[in-house]
Amino acid sequence: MSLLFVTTNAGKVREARDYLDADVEQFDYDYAEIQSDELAEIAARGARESFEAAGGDEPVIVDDSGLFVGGLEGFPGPYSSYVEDTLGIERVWKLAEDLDDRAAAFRSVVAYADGETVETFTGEVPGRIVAPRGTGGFGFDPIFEHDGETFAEMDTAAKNAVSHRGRALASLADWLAERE
Ligand code: ITT
Ligand code: NA
Repeated sequence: MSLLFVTTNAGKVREARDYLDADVEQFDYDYAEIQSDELAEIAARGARESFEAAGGDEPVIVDDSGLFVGGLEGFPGPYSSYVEDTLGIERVWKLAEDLDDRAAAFRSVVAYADGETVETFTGEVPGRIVAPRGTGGFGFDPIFEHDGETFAEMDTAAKNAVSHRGRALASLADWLAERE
């Protein structure tokens, strides 16, 4: 099957291609992200809107994700993209550096829309904020450590095997397989 991944972020598409047994094409479109604390609501609305914007004849997926730092009350959370663009990951590290507890989590909601149904799939991975290490991945990967390695130190397959996005994509893949 083929899927259009509606996103401005090529890193997300690379991971989905590596993971899914489907032909994944990027549709580089910035869907309206509603102001909400709920990633699932943002993603579901985005998928519905994007399906129409993409022409309405191919199933689409969107991914809304974020980094949640426990000691910063979940910041930057749903605002992760804005915070990456404005503060940058080095300053997020600086904010976390003096915390007693640097536990964090990445969360991702992948939403699928095909004109008939909208389904959401979630994934989460625990980790902690560290000084930047590694050159792979994208976004906050250099400051997110899981099992002794930052996501930027892992290759795509290793990251997918444990990541928030990998877990959400696994649920999507199961659901798609059941439907066939
Ligand atoms: P689209 O909305 O166009 O898909 P985006 O990058 O703006 O692209 P989000 O709105 O979902 O995506 O924002 C997610 C933010 O969290 C953004 O700053 C990403 O770089 C970051 N992020 C998401 N998943 C990540 C991952 O696996 N590793 C590192 N950073 C990640
Ligand atoms: Na975005």
